[in-house]
Amino acid sequence: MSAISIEYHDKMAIVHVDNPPVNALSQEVRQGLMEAVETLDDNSEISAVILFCKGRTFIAGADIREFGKPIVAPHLPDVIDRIEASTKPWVAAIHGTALGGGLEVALGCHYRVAITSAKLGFPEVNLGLIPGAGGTVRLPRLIDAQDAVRIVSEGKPVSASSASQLGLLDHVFEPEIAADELLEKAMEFTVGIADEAIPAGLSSRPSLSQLSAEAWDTIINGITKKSRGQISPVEAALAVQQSCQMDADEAFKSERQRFIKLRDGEQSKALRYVFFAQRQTTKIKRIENVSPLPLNICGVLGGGTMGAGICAAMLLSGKKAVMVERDKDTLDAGLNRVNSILQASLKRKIIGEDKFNHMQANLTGSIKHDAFCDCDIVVEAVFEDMGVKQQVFTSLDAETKPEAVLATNTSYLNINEIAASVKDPSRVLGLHFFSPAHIMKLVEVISTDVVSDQTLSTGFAFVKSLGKTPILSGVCEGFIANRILTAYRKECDYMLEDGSSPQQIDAAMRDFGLPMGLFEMADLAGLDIGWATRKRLAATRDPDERYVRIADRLCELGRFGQKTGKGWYIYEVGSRTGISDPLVDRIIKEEAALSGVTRREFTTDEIMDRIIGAMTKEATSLLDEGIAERASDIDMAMILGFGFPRWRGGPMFISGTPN
Ligand code: T1G
Ligand code: NAD
Repeated sequence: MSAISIEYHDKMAIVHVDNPPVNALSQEVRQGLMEAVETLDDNSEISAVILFCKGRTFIAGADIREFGKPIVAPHLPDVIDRIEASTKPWVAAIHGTALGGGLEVALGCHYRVAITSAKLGFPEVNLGLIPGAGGTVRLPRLIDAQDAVRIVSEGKPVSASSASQLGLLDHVFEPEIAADELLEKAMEFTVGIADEAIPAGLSSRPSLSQLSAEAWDTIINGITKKSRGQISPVEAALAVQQSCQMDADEAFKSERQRFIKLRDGEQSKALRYVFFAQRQTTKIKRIENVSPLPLNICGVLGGGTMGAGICAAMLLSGKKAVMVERDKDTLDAGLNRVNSILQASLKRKIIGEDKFNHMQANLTGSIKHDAFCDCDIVVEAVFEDMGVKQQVFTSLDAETKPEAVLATNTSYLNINEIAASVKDPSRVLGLHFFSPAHIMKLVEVISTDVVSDQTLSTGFAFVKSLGKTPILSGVCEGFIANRILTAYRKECDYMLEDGSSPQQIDAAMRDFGLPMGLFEMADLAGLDIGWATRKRLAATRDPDERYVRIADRLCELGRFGQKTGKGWYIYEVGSRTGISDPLVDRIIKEEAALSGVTRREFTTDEIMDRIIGAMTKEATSLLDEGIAERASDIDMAMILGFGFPRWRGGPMFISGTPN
């Protein structure tokens, strides 16, 4: 099967791209396109060309797998330049996602048409890159410069209708048609333009809008602040700015230089690693050929913080959801929490009015467990108490279909013990969501000693169906993410006694690119949660292990963080910004003295080295114990669970630990 083939219809030629799964611009595709344009230019019978892609999408970009390997001609910019210089009008017929190099190829064409469900964009910044085949040059010669900067620097695709409004598309086939009708419609469009003069190539046009130096400074400064250390969004904006201020030939050269510098840089290597790492998490050998059970109706037991978020995630993914609570009051409270989440999604235009109403209709509530009788999966999110959980699982066992999957959202309890409460424990697994559950992408899928392959496969399919990333974990204290959090929290406690301060450590972590410092995060989540865990584990703690009492002393003073107005920091009423408290410094110094520690200065680098070191040490134990499947899974857990900066790849990537 050739990646490129040509079909002839009267005076029209259709260039078919067929390179599954996403028609990436491999060397064979580039070669085939170059030959096609040469062939068709030599064919005087042909008056117009349609570029059409088979499968689920238009070209979704360069073949990322080729990066880091020697580049083989023809280079993509040359292919696009040659299409643009064609003696025949080329019409890009777009379905699925025209992304990156795919959109650049479409910009080299003379017309662009699409179905309503198509999306177009430049996601290169998400790979630490910028468009490297003329995208930053042609785009601002087709649409307004500010729109061009937004599309290139944010890396988010735009819908076909938005693209049409911007001028990125010449035609959108309304009302919605299926992808397999696109070619016929594109042929009709092409007949209509075949006899018109070929529009001038975009590279021969001036940029559409000239922004003032101040306007550019404002744009660049805003993007710099927002990208928090990641350089590609800023470079993308600078490339568009230069493109607007240069002629096309100079701009192409400048763009290419900027692209190559980024492609060979550390941030892009890390982001390309993360791109594949995120897709690797679902590749689990034992379930690769195991079909999941159908997932039509889902249940949530418990409508508290987590139960409501999980229920909302089910509804937002288009599923029917049944919520069961203890009594009418707690059920009403739970349903109201779900409604608030959906209302917020409506207000932020994540969903429209119709979808909002449909989701409300998909939600039912009850105080009886038999409401779960038709559910394919039930997620338990009741109190973190083994007795309560075992009791409810025994009840679920009797009230659900024998094949229904039963999942617990427990953070720290032993899931093997919870599974033992049901007749067939192979249908029980852990699905550890992170708060807020309807937003956070990480869900740890916890396999018990006796979980069946089908249950595991269904758990993975369920998490993916919610648009989240499942990461396999074995049963242990804290699974993967929270176990690593506990490890580096200890290291930070040690550094407090050794001479640092909550402010210094938090600042170092924020400068590294983390969304929050450890102590700020503790004040937000509540110090009481960690305190309860330390008390629960006190009896089994290694007496020889260094133990720092600073956090316990704060908790003994009732300082649980923002919820009590004081924790590691003081919070004025109505403010979420912590203020340093001399009392905390005094407690730190007292505890250091009691521990006989001579305090000393710390540098920011040393703080981060010790934190990353603690992360990788615990991660290595997780791999050695078989709790985690691979090093890149652990990196994904830290990125998705705690906001570890993607452009740094993750603690295991930084430490050079191979998968
Ligand atoms: N290159 C190579 N493989 C790719 C790929 C790509 N561009 N995109 C996807 N794949 C693989 C992916 O690894 C997975 O493989 C399978 O396809 C299905 O992907 C020159 C330099 C298109 C929205 O960044 O956003 O163009 O795991 O699971 O959820 O200026 O894939 O099955 O073995 O994600 O339906 C710019 C990246 C590249 C687009 C489809 N383009 N891809 O999502 O499927 S740089 C991108 C995506 C560039 C130019 C620059 C998504 C998708 P496997 P999937 P999906
Ligand atoms: P929560 O106290 O907010 O909610 C628990 C809910 O369970 C309450 O609404 C309660 O009425 C209900 N409930 C208790 N017993 C019940 C029963 N027998 N039948 C039906 N409903 C019952 O607690 P939460 O924060 O939502 O946590 C729930 C679970 O999720 C816990 O196991 C917790 O460890 C885990 N978890 C919490 C977080 C978090 O950040 N809060 C994160 C991950 C996992």
